[in-house]
Amino acid sequence: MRAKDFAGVLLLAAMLMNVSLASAQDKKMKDKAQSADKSVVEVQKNVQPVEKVLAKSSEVEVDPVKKFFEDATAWVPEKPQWKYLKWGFEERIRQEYWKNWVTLSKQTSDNWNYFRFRTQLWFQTDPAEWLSVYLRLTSECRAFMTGGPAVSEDMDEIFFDNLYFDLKRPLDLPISVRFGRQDMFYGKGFIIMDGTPSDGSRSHYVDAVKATLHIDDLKTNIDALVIETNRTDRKFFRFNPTRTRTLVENEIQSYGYYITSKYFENMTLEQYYLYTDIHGQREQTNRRTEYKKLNTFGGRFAGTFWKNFQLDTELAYQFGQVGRNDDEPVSAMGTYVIGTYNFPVEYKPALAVNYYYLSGDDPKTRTREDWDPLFSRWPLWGDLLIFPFINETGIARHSNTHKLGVSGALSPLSWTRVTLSYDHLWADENTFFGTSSLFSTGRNRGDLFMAVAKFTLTKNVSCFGQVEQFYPGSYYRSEADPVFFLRWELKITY
Ligand SMILES: [Ca+2]
Ligand SMILES: [Ca+2]
Repeated sequence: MRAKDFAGVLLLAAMLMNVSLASAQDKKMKDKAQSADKSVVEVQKNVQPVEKVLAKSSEVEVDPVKKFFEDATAWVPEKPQWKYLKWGFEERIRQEYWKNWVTLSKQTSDNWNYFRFRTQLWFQTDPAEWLSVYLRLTSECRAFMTGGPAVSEDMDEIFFDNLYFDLKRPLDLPISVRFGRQDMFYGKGFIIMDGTPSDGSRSHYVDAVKATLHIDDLKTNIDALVIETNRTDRKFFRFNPTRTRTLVENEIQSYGYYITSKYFENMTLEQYYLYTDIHGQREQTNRRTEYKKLNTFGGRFAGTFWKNFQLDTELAYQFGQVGRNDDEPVSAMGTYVIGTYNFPVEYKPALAVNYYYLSGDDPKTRTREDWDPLFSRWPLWGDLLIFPFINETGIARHSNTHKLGVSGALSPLSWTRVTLSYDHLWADENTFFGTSSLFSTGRNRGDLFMAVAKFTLTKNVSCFGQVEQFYPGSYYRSEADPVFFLRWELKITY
């Protein structure tokens, strides 16, 4: 069966199962960020009447599948926790299949089919109320059945994924400091989400100092930030080290602040500024080698209105200087608007519309108008769309795009959530026409269809299935073939 047909069958099956849609971005962020977006949690609180209805109905009739899994894992003992040492474990098993994902051509052999096993073990100790230390060790190995890198990743390294100290309001001062290797995540992950884009979701860390001033009367936190990312993991000892692993193409340093305020009820206001440079080195992308001194100034608003309508919007402007000779002025912009309506009825249906704009470089002007996604190079719009950017400036380097999307979600059973979504994408500028046979003269990047079904089987076990199909448009050469992605995941957390 051709991948296109296969995708069609899967999509149809998903719909027949009456599985639904939910904003896939929301789902992924919750998966990937340990520190989930608090505003999302707040929004969920507001939908409590529905949850109560569902809780009541599930009390009456327990779903047999859910009951089977709960009974099957009833022997698992409660996790022992001690006063001075907390710990946890997570095993994530995924199988992924990619077709035509880089070249957009079925004539070439860029089809991958492989398993990935990510193992995490974490410890936290709190020697005092105001002090804690967190350590997480991670390893991810991949077993390829088709395609894959030349170097085997079967037995991969164990690395320090997180290692930080937390000073929490010492001496009752309104100040907290997190120092060390840490996952950092703000808002929708539009600016800061993954410091290690080249390894995908294997890790997300940055090496950073985050000093927070708590203004409790205004329910506001001001974070002062110093962030560094390295090309390779050379700061820490690794077990069975992999010498070839690249985490990000360049050594990046950023300084700035991020203000988060919950002063107004049911609203989150954020405002930030980051200065970014690369140690006076020239930045390597897949297209350019250049200096970069970049300022990013922006803000976000997220709120809930009329109980069930959520609005989330962000706008950022970039200015500074880039270029091979460090002499090209920057003027770039990134923004999005997402509106979500959660229907207050059984099965929790939700409908969302989103629009994104990331400016692209007009090759005819000396000013550089291309948006730089900074530390937000992750599957912002689904997994397939991180790859077309390899042919432009780098993996998941989202830029030069308008995106209009709709998605719908439904929970046919209280422990499931199904999301279907459709996105149409345009290029802002035709920057790369003529630089490669992949590109053509149009602006239509293409159409993306996506379905995700998520199942929470027990408090320790969850799984999901995900299918994506992308149809390239006139921005790419006319013979470009559809791109297909399939993934399932089983996650065990203890
Ligand atoms: Ca990463
Ligand atoms: Ca330009």
